[in-house]
Amino acid sequence: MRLVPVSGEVVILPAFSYSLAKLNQRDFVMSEDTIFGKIARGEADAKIVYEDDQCLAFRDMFPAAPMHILVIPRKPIPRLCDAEETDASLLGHMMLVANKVAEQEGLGDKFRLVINNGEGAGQSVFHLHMHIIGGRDLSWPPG
Ligand code: TR5
Repeated sequence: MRLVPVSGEVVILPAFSYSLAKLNQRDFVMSEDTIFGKIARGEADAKIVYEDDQCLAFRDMFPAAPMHILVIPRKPIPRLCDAEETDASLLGHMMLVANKVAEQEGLGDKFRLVINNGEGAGQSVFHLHMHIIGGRDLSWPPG
């Protein structure tokens, strides 16, 4: 399929036109080269508290609570909505890892799991991650 750039902003496809900004955003979302991808590959530092062949957990750099840990899959899934049926056991495994980490951190049964999906929901790093938050009282709704 041929892309014909006609201006700095627009690319004409045979039947559709998209703004370059949109294409770039999608390329960015699909990128494997996020900071979390680098952490998963051992190319960037993090305070890792758990790892196995499918996922790892490390301390959030800007904690929102006394205990704030992120669980990420080694597989670079950008957002939860990009996960597929074949990722079902990986997603389940991440939740069980969250349980293990919460126990390891002495949180008992008082912790919260959060997944921000997409920019509009507050996702800032486009490598799927589950926040484990605890160590203080947690109000609801989270806002
Ligand atoms: O907003 P979302 O749900 O995408 O969460 C991203 C989380 O990643 C935030 O809570 C950030 O504080 C956290 N974060 C961002 C970086 C980072 C990190 N946690 C640990 N290590 C990090 N490094 C090395 N670099 C970051 N940019």
